[in-house]
Amino acid sequence: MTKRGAFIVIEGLDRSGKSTQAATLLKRLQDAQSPAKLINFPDRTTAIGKMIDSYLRSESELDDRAVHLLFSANRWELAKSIEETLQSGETIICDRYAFSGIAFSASKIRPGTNSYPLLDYSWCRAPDVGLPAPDMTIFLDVTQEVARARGGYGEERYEKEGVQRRVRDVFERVAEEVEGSGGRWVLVNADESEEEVQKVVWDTVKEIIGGIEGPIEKLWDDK
Ligand code: DGP
Ligand code: NA
Ligand code: NA
Repeated sequence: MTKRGAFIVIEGLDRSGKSTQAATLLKRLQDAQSPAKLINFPDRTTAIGKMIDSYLRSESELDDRAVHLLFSANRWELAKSIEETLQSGETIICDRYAFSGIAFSASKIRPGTNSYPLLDYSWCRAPDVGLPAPDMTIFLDVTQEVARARGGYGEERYEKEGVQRRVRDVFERVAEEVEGSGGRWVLVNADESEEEVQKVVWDTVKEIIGGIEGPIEKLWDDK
Protein backbone atom coordinates (compact mmCIF):
# COMPACT_ATOMS: atom_id res chain seq x y z
CA MET A 1 0.00 0.00 0.00
CA THR A 2 1.34 3.44 -0.84
CA LYS A 3 1.74 5.78 2.05
CA ARG A 4 0.15 9.18 2.39
CA GLY A 5 1.78 12.30 3.74
CA ALA A 6 1.72 13.12 7.45
CA PHE A 7 -0.40 15.96 8.78
CA ILE A 8 1.67 17.79 11.39
CA VAL A 9 0.15 20.73 13.25
CA ILE A 10 2.24 23.22 15.19
CA GLU A 11 0.39 25.09 17.91
CA GLY A 12 1.44 27.50 20.60
CA LEU A 13 0.97 30.88 22.12
CA ASP A 14 2.04 34.04 20.38
CA ARG A 15 5.84 34.50 20.73
CA SER A 16 6.40 30.75 21.11
CA GLY A 17 8.55 30.65 17.98
CA LYS A 18 5.90 28.68 16.12
CA SER A 19 6.28 30.23 12.68
CA THR A 20 10.10 30.07 12.79
CA GLN A 21 10.01 26.43 13.86
CA ALA A 22 7.48 25.56 11.15
CA ALA A 23 9.69 27.14 8.49
CA THR A 24 12.81 25.33 9.75
CA LEU A 25 10.97 22.03 9.86
CA LEU A 26 9.87 22.52 6.25
CA LYS A 27 13.44 23.11 5.18
CA ARG A 28 14.70 20.05 7.02
CA LEU A 29 12.08 17.86 5.40
CA GLN A 30 12.96 19.20 1.99
CA ASP A 31 16.67 18.66 2.67
CA ALA A 32 15.80 15.06 3.58
CA GLN A 33 14.08 14.72 0.15
CA SER A 34 10.74 14.30 1.88
CA PRO A 35 7.99 16.16 -0.05
CA ALA A 36 6.37 18.69 2.27
CA LYS A 37 4.54 21.96 2.29
CA LEU A 38 3.74 24.59 4.87
CA ILE A 39 0.27 26.01 5.39
CA ASN A 40 -0.85 28.62 7.87
CA PHE A 41 -4.11 29.40 9.67
CA PRO A 42 -5.69 31.83 9.64
CA ASP A 43 -5.07 31.90 5.88
CA ARG A 44 -5.45 35.63 5.43
CA THR A 45 -5.38 35.46 1.61
CA THR A 46 -8.93 34.19 1.03
CA ALA A 47 -12.08 36.34 1.15
CA ILE A 48 -12.89 34.97 4.62
CA GLY A 49 -9.24 35.36 5.63
CA LYS A 50 -9.34 39.04 4.74
CA MET A 51 -12.25 39.55 7.14
CA ILE A 52 -10.31 37.75 9.86
CA ASP A 53 -7.21 39.82 9.16
CA SER A 54 -9.08 43.07 9.48
CA TYR A 55 -10.65 41.87 12.75
CA LEU A 56 -7.27 40.84 14.20
CA ARG A 57 -5.79 44.21 13.32
CA SER A 58 -8.79 45.87 15.02
CA GLU A 59 -9.78 47.54 11.78
CA SER A 60 -13.23 46.02 12.12
CA GLU A 61 -15.47 44.73 14.91
CA LEU A 62 -17.31 41.44 14.62
CA ASP A 63 -19.57 39.53 16.96
CA ASP A 64 -17.51 36.92 18.91
CA ARG A 65 -19.58 34.03 17.60
CA ALA A 66 -19.46 35.31 14.04
CA VAL A 67 -15.67 35.60 14.09
CA HIS A 68 -15.31 32.15 15.64
CA LEU A 69 -17.30 30.69 12.76
CA LEU A 70 -15.20 32.62 10.23
CA PHE A 71 -12.00 31.09 11.63
CA SER A 72 -13.59 27.66 11.32
CA ALA A 73 -14.88 28.38 7.80
CA ASN A 74 -11.36 29.44 6.87
CA ARG A 75 -10.17 25.94 7.81
CA TRP A 76 -13.06 24.25 6.01
CA GLU A 77 -12.36 26.10 2.80
CA LEU A 78 -8.94 24.41 2.72
CA ALA A 79 -10.00 20.99 4.03
CA LYS A 80 -10.31 19.36 0.61
CA SER A 81 -6.94 20.63 -0.53
CA ILE A 82 -5.35 19.35 2.72
CA GLU A 83 -6.74 15.87 2.05
CA GLU A 84 -5.62 15.88 -1.57
CA THR A 85 -2.11 16.99 -0.63
CA LEU A 86 -1.80 14.25 2.01
CA GLN A 87 -3.15 11.61 -0.38
CA SER A 88 -0.60 12.68 -2.99
CA GLY A 89 2.12 11.68 -0.52
CA GLU A 90 3.12 15.18 0.54
CA THR A 91 3.54 16.00 4.25
CA ILE A 92 1.80 19.11 5.56
CA ILE A 93 3.16 21.31 8.30
CA CYS A 94 0.34 23.48 9.54
CA ASP A 95 0.93 26.64 11.58
CA ARG A 96 -2.14 26.70 13.90
CA TYR A 97 -5.36 24.74 13.45
CA ALA A 98 -8.69 24.02 15.15
CA PHE A 99 -7.02 23.84 18.58
CA SER A 100 -6.26 27.54 18.39
CA GLY A 101 -9.87 27.98 17.39
CA ILE A 102 -11.05 26.56 20.70
CA ALA A 103 -8.31 28.07 22.84
CA PHE A 104 -8.70 31.63 21.61
CA SER A 105 -12.49 31.65 21.57
CA ALA A 106 -13.32 29.61 24.69
CA SER A 107 -10.96 31.80 26.71
CA LYS A 108 -12.82 35.02 25.95
CA ILE A 109 -14.19 36.74 29.04
CA ARG A 110 -17.59 38.28 29.55
CA PRO A 111 -17.35 42.02 28.98
CA GLY A 112 -16.69 43.89 32.22
CA THR A 113 -15.82 40.76 34.19
CA ASN A 114 -12.89 38.43 34.73
CA SER A 115 -14.84 35.27 34.21
CA TYR A 116 -14.97 33.03 31.22
CA PRO A 117 -16.15 31.43 29.12
CA LEU A 118 -18.19 33.86 27.18
CA LEU A 119 -18.45 31.06 24.64
CA ASP A 120 -18.92 27.52 25.82
CA TYR A 121 -16.09 25.04 25.12
CA SER A 122 -18.21 22.52 23.27
CA TRP A 123 -19.91 25.25 21.27
CA CYS A 124 -16.44 26.36 20.18
CA ARG A 125 -15.42 22.86 19.17
CA ALA A 126 -18.56 22.02 17.20
CA PRO A 127 -17.89 23.76 13.86
CA ASP A 128 -14.49 22.04 13.51
CA VAL A 129 -15.81 18.50 14.10
CA GLY A 130 -15.05 16.44 10.99
CA LEU A 131 -12.06 18.40 9.68
CA PRO A 132 -9.02 16.32 8.67
CA ALA A 133 -7.34 15.30 11.96
CA PRO A 134 -3.62 15.87 12.45
CA ASP A 135 -1.40 12.82 12.88
CA MET A 136 0.61 14.81 15.40
CA THR A 137 0.29 18.17 17.12
CA ILE A 138 3.41 19.84 18.45
CA PHE A 139 2.60 22.40 21.12
CA LEU A 140 5.34 24.96 21.70
CA ASP A 141 4.97 25.96 25.31
CA VAL A 142 6.45 29.34 26.19
CA THR A 143 6.23 31.07 29.57
CA GLN A 144 5.16 34.68 29.88
CA GLU A 145 8.61 35.62 31.18
CA VAL A 146 10.33 34.33 28.08
CA ALA A 147 7.68 35.77 25.76
CA ARG A 148 8.30 39.10 27.42
CA ALA A 149 12.07 38.74 27.07
CA ARG A 150 11.59 38.07 23.36
CA GLY A 151 10.31 41.58 22.97
CA GLY A 152 6.76 41.12 24.11
CA TYR A 153 3.69 40.91 21.98
CA GLY A 154 2.72 42.78 18.84
CA GLU A 155 -0.22 45.03 18.23
CA GLU A 156 -2.86 42.49 17.25
CA ARG A 157 -6.06 41.91 19.11
CA TYR A 158 -5.07 38.84 21.18
CA GLU A 159 -1.47 39.80 21.78
CA LYS A 160 -1.85 40.73 25.44
CA GLU A 161 -0.63 38.94 28.57
CA GLY A 162 -4.05 38.38 30.14
CA VAL A 163 -5.41 36.89 26.94
CA GLN A 164 -2.40 34.62 26.44
CA ARG A 165 -2.64 33.30 30.02
CA ARG A 166 -6.27 32.30 29.57
CA VAL A 167 -5.56 30.83 26.15
CA ARG A 168 -2.83 28.66 27.65
CA ASP A 169 -5.28 27.31 30.25
CA VAL A 170 -7.76 26.27 27.58
CA PHE A 171 -4.96 24.68 25.53
CA GLU A 172 -4.34 22.38 28.52
CA ARG A 173 -7.88 21.11 28.32
CA VAL A 174 -7.61 20.70 24.56
CA ALA A 175 -4.40 18.68 25.02
CA GLU A 176 -6.08 16.29 27.45
CA GLU A 177 -8.96 15.82 25.11
CA VAL A 178 -6.80 15.18 22.05
CA GLU A 179 -4.78 12.58 23.96
CA GLY A 180 -7.96 11.06 25.39
CA SER A 181 -9.32 10.48 21.90
CA GLY A 182 -6.14 8.75 20.72
CA GLY A 183 -4.49 11.73 19.03
CA ARG A 184 -0.84 12.65 19.50
CA TRP A 185 -0.09 15.87 21.34
CA VAL A 186 3.57 16.59 21.94
CA LEU A 187 4.42 19.28 24.48
CA VAL A 188 7.72 21.01 23.74
CA ASN A 189 9.44 23.44 26.10
CA ALA A 190 9.70 26.52 23.89
CA ASP A 191 11.62 28.54 26.49
CA GLU A 192 14.72 26.73 25.22
CA SER A 193 16.91 28.19 22.48
CA GLU A 194 15.74 28.08 18.89
CA GLU A 195 18.34 25.38 18.09
CA GLU A 196 17.32 23.21 21.02
CA VAL A 197 13.64 23.40 20.09
CA GLN A 198 14.53 22.57 16.48
CA LYS A 199 16.32 19.47 17.66
CA VAL A 200 13.40 18.28 19.80
CA VAL A 201 10.90 18.96 17.00
CA TRP A 202 13.01 17.09 14.47
CA ASP A 203 13.47 14.09 16.78
CA THR A 204 9.71 13.98 17.26
CA VAL A 205 8.80 14.29 13.61
CA LYS A 206 11.49 12.00 12.16
CA GLU A 207 9.51 8.84 12.74
CA ILE A 208 6.55 9.88 10.61
CA ILE A 209 8.25 11.59 7.68
CA GLY A 210 8.39 8.34 5.74
CA GLY A 211 4.62 8.65 5.38
CA ILE A 212 1.55 7.22 7.11
CA GLU A 213 -0.25 4.01 6.27
CA GLY A 214 -3.75 4.51 7.65
CA PRO A 215 -6.56 6.72 6.37
CA ILE A 216 -6.84 10.40 7.26
CA GLU A 217 -8.82 10.54 10.48
CA LYS A 218 -11.55 13.06 11.17
CA LEU A 219 -11.30 15.50 14.04
CA TRP A 220 -13.50 14.68 17.06
CA ASP A 221 -15.56 12.30 14.97
CA ASP A 222 -16.88 10.57 18.08
CA LYS A 223 -18.29 13.75 19.58
P1 DGP B 1 -1.12 33.88 13.70
O1 DGP B 1 -1.16 34.54 12.36
O2 DGP B 1 -0.85 32.40 13.63
O3 DGP B 1 -0.23 34.61 14.68
O4 DGP B 1 -2.62 33.99 14.28
C1 DGP B 1 -3.20 35.24 14.44
C2 DGP B 1 -3.98 35.33 15.72
O5 DGP B 1 -5.26 34.69 15.56
C3 DGP B 1 -3.33 34.72 16.93
O6 DGP B 1 -3.41 35.65 18.02
C4 DGP B 1 -4.15 33.50 17.22
C5 DGP B 1 -5.51 33.83 16.67
N1 DGP B 1 -6.24 32.64 16.15
C6 DGP B 1 -5.78 31.71 15.31
N2 DGP B 1 -6.74 30.82 15.00
C7 DGP B 1 -7.83 31.22 15.66
C8 DGP B 1 -9.18 30.73 15.74
O7 DGP B 1 -9.55 29.74 15.12
N3 DGP B 1 -10.06 31.42 16.53
C9 DGP B 1 -9.69 32.54 17.20
N4 DGP B 1 -10.61 33.17 17.93
N5 DGP B 1 -8.44 33.03 17.15
C10 DGP B 1 -7.54 32.39 16.39
NA1 NA C 1 0.44 36.15 16.10
NA1 NA D 1 -0.87 30.95 11.80
